[in-house]
Amino acid sequence: MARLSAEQAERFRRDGYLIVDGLFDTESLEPLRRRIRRLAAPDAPALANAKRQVEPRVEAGELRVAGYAASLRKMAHVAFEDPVFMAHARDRRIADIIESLLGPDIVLAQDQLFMKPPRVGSRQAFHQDSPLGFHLDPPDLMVTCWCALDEATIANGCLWMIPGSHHDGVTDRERWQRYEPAGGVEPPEARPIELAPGSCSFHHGLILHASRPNLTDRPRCGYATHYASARCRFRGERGDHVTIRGRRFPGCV
Ligand SMILES: O=C(O)CCC(=O)C(=O)O
Repeated sequence: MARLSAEQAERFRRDGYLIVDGLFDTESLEPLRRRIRRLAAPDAPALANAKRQVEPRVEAGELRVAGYAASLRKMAHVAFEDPVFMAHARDRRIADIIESLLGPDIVLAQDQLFMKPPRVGSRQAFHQDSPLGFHLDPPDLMVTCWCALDEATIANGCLWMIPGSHHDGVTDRERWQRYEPAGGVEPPEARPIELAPGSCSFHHGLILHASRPNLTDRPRCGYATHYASARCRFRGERGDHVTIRGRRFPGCV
């Protein structure tokens, strides 16, 4: 098992995120890329519960784009219905790292494919993941793996993290808003997470993070798989949780 080193695990605990370069080689991501092209096609097969979200300016008729794929902001809940996405979510290279951070009992709680199309992909404002519909108790036993399918740079809208912000626990939206950039520039403590294709960043469920619009002609697609400890209680009404490793517990996710 490719566990994190003690130094990497300590860095994650301190900063709330960790970059793992080259976790996947680009060739091994090809089945996922092919599947994304298929699911982003206008005649894509219907997925009963996956949610597709169109870019807001396209939706509002403010922007015209060439083709359906160029209009897609994100697709969520795909792995739960698609075997290629689920194979990625279950990949042992990711699961080994998640196990180092959350312990041996892990579920997949959600997944989101962030398309961020060239020139169209919009800003994702600062937020914490866990309070946004995960209903986990405690809320902090959650980690996201964000896998770069394209090169993610400052110009095409990579993630930005506020190091250490997870230590403040769940915070309200007014606080999230205070980090929103004046004049399009993040506060000085924010760190850009530039990644080569196949590299991944792992982030804590309570870290504040955001991404800029894609101002380039290059795509910036990233696939986020959200994991929780199987020991978390589930405070929502209905949740799909899939065992990734280890045991499940009564009354828990
Ligand atoms: O990819 C993005 O632009 C946003 C990703 C994000 O917010 C997440 O992975 O939690």
